[in-house]
Amino acid sequence: MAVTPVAALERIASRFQLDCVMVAVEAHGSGHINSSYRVRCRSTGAESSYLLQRINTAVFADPAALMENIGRVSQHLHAKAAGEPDAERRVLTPVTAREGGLLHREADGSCWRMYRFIERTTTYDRVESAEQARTAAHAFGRFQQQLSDLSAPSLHETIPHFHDTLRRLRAFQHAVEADVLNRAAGCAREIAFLLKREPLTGALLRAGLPERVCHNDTKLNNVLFDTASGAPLCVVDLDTVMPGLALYDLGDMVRTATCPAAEDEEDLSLVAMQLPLYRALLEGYADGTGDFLTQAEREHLHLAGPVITYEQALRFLADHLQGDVYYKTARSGHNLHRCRTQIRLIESMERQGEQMQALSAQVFAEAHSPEVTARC
Ligand code: GN1
Ligand code: MG
Repeated sequence: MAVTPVAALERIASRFQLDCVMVAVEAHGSGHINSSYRVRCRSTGAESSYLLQRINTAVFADPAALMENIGRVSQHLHAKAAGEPDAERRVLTPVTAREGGLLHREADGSCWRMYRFIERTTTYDRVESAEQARTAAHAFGRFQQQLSDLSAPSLHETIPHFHDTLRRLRAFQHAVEADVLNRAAGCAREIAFLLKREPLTGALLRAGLPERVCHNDTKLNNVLFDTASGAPLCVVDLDTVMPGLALYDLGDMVRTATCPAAEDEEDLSLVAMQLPLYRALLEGYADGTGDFLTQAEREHLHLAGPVITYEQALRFLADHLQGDVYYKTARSGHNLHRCRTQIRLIESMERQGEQMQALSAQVFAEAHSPEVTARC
């Protein structure tokens, strides 16, 4: 997406129903897909902000359907948070456009939305402690649980087949065959590694797991932590909230919150799945979901991390081969580096597969034993 000049951003921000005077607009956040800006405002001496986002319409083909989902989901979550301390900061609040609705379309076709900015929060691109893994997983687990009674109709599929790992593999194979930029020779080892793991594509898809309303993008940095208390406050990035498998969400948490290295770390010696973080994450997830997961889901917990990390590796390498057309990149080879990190993480999970399976069973058995349930 082309860079939008500040004057245009200010004009676009004014197309939403702001309740204060705009004083500055600045770039915000580290998402790979949309472009985000903080709009600083002042009204009678007090400062407040909004978050303006340009929706990437190459990724989200139907932004109106996307915003309809977000309107329904945020309303549902606000109703659940009502009465909790700091309720307004616990759920994203979309702002209505002047022409009505939650979406503003510019004459050039670009699509924009706005949220109230949630002040005094921190996000983490890398996990720093077991407590962070535990509390983030609790927040995402609770998010799934709170959306389990969202009324019909089902949410729109904002990106069809988003976590269909087999389709992701087929798309990757096409990218390898087409090799439009002659990059395949430079990553032959990575290609071979991924092709060899085709069996992972069926591990969750063929397990007969129930469809649920899921977040589908549960990276650690999609949780806002309250800066003062350090506790998770709000789950953000609602673009892919739609039907899916609960374990896709667990898988992306394992991918991003059990390894302290960044997603694009080039020093692969730093990349490893750490069992103490995995344990903490499972404990938080078990607690957040309560008694909501079925026996079949509990039996497949240990596969969530490897499957989603594999899927992500396929996606990064496919984008590298296609010329970096999907994810934003900051350096040459960025998607290849991201893929290598995922591969190293898969190797680490494969080495610790038995321990992951045993821990998953143990943590969920402990969380739901009659003794623990009685204490709750
Ligand atoms: C994208 O929007 P962002 O940066 O939170 C992507 C996710 C990937 C992630 C990898 C809509 O998430 O699926 O897991 O990058 N979102 C979309 O970092 O494709
Ligand atoms: Mg996203």
